[in-house]
Amino acid sequence: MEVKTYRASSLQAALEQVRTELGPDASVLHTREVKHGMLRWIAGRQIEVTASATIKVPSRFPTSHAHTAPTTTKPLPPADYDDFRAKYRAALKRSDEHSESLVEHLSLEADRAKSNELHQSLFELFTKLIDAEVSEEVAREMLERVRSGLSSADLNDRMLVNSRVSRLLEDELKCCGPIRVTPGIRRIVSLVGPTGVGKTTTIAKLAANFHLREKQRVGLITVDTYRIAAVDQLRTYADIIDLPMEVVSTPREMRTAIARLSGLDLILMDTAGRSPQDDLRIQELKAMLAEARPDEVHVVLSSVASTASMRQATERFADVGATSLLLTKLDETTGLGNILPVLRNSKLPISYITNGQNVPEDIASADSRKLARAILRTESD
Ligand SMILES: Nc1nc2c(ncn2[C@@H]2O[C@H](COP(=O)(O)OP(=O)(O)O)[C@@H](O)[C@H]2O)c(=O)[nH]1
Ligand SMILES: [Mg+2]
Repeated sequence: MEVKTYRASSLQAALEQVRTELGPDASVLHTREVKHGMLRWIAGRQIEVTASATIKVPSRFPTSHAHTAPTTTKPLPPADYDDFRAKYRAALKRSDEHSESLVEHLSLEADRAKSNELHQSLFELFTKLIDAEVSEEVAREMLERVRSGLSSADLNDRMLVNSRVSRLLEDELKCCGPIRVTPGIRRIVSLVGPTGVGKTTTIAKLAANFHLREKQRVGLITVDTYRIAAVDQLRTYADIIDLPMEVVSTPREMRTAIARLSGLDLILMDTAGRSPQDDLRIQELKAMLAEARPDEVHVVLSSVASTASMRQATERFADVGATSLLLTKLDETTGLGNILPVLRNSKLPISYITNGQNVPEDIASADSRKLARAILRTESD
């Protein structure tokens, strides 16, 4: 009988090692965070997963998974499992001398877990959340909130537990609805954010939708001056959609440009991507926006980015007067859970999501319910 230990900086990474080395059917026997020792000092946070390819603990891991073909092995959320875990740990200690009794012990515990729907319903949700890139910390906190708000009988009701978690997610995924354009009242909307996240493409999508579908009078301003190619990119769209476009490089030019476009219903303003670390460029952008006085400033974030880089970008661009977040590249992301800490931190609502490179169709007004369902991968999606 073989029991192996894996360590990594996150649970996901450790489980990946387990899957790679022991295969998709491996059983996770135990997980813990390493609190002491040399490795922790050198490598930072360490999660330890004890797993085996030979010991089978069938009921602990769901065998079917809607979106991942192999059986994934994930540890259990805490609280209810402490007792269960303590027994595993004790059993593992004895494993060298008493391999037979360990197998028996594990099977017995597994049967007990299987008969307990409470374990299963919360565990499945925990797995879903982790798979959707929700951090362990946030996933645990959410499940704990659901658990403490329901009676143990209610916790057996899978649908109810699911809808509670979904509602918690919806509360976190605040959305603000689309840009509200009133004919005759000029609205200025600016998109800001790091380079390459999809600002120009998104401006083109918005422009085409408001002009061609909603028949609004739309104009474009680009502040993208130090990358000539970027100006050309927006000009191409302006020509195709047949929209007036102004290029500005100073606050004074901004004033003139806005005056020229004054008869329109909607002015969409594209800006050069700024590295959140580049203070000078951020200050320039701030000066430019101070002149334009936009009604809305959407911080564009690629949903493929890490939580840390999204959070940094949001903090820096909040400084230029951000009013919402706009999430791009949902078609490329493995999960949307990474946005949750960014939303908590910034307290900004989500305006739009984009899910592909096609102009104008790959954009939608953000919807809390749909985003929550996307995270939980509810069947109908
Ligand atoms: N897959 C995917 N690609 C996108 C999406 N939005 C934009 N892109 C691509 O991302 C790249 C950078 O876009 P661009 O609009 O130039 O970014 P900007 O530098 O922020 O203006 C281009 O190749 C776009 O086609 C999206 O929703 N999904
Ligand atoms: Mg651009």
